[in-house]
Amino acid sequence: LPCSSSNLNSKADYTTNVQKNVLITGGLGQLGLDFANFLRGRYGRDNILLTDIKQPTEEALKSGRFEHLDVLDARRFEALVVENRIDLVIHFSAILSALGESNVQKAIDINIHSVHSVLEICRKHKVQLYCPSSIAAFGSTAPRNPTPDFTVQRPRTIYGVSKVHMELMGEYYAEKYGLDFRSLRYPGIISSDSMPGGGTTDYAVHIFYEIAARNKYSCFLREDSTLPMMFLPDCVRGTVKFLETPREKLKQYTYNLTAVSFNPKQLVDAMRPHFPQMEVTYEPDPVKQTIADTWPQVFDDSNARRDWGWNHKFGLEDMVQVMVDKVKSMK
Ligand code: AKB
Repeated sequence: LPCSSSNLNSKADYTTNVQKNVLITGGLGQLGLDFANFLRGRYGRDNILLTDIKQPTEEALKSGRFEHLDVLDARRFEALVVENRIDLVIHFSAILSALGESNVQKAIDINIHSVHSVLEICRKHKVQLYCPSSIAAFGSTAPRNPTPDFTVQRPRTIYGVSKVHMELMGEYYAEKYGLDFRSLRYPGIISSDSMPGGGTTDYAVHIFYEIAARNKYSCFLREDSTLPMMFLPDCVRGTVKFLETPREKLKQYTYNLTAVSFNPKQLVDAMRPHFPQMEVTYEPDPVKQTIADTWPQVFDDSNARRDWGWNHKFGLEDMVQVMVDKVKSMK
């Protein structure tokens, strides 16, 4: 089964037909290339500029335009926005939850300082800004089942703190300067073509590759660690729909977004029919387990569903089917 976002998503979902020049930061991470490819199909190949601090892969280079960008270099960032007449910046660069705990200063630089730069650049040049937030924006004092859009947040990871900071700064710029700032709080994202790195939800991608290769997987979370999750094609389709929704229809700048919640045991049970011999052990990593224990278990995204028509297509079984087909095709 083909499983890139471009063929899992249908353009028929859309009613608007806008044209935008888009710059994507952190473009070689888990989300960037799928977003770029989807947007290239929609707005034109040359209108989407993928950027990253890392060396581009062959695949990234072949797919379309790429520029080197260190998001801490505000002058270069601004020059790329101006020279390419950018209408929308998708700011994906971030140090994720688990990695942030062992690289606090770097997380502050990337997750907080680069947000200050991008806010100013987008304000000055009247550019729409999209920056994803996360379930990590909630801590243990927030209700976990379900977690609504508006509640006490108080995260206790540097990643979560920086995401709350980003949400509030973006909303401040929107109110004060009229910046078109939007954010979706993502759950764990399951991707079939790209690997996540440094996150607490990464097990749900790694397990497929490890089981396909060795039939064994050691899970870094307890088997009962329930977290909200979503398949990347749903994430791409939903985010673009959100970004294309006329501003006046939206009642919030930041919305929760999710598809399904499951724990490692439920994922293993869904995988077992495809890999009857699979062996999974649970060896909780102290940092990642502590993080997972403070995050939402069930995310309430009813406002997104009501205000701009969010709906997910992939449940647990559908995701597992696509992931299994992918990893089996690689053998
Ligand atoms: C992480 O696990 O850190 C990320 C996230 C949920 O934001 N995948």
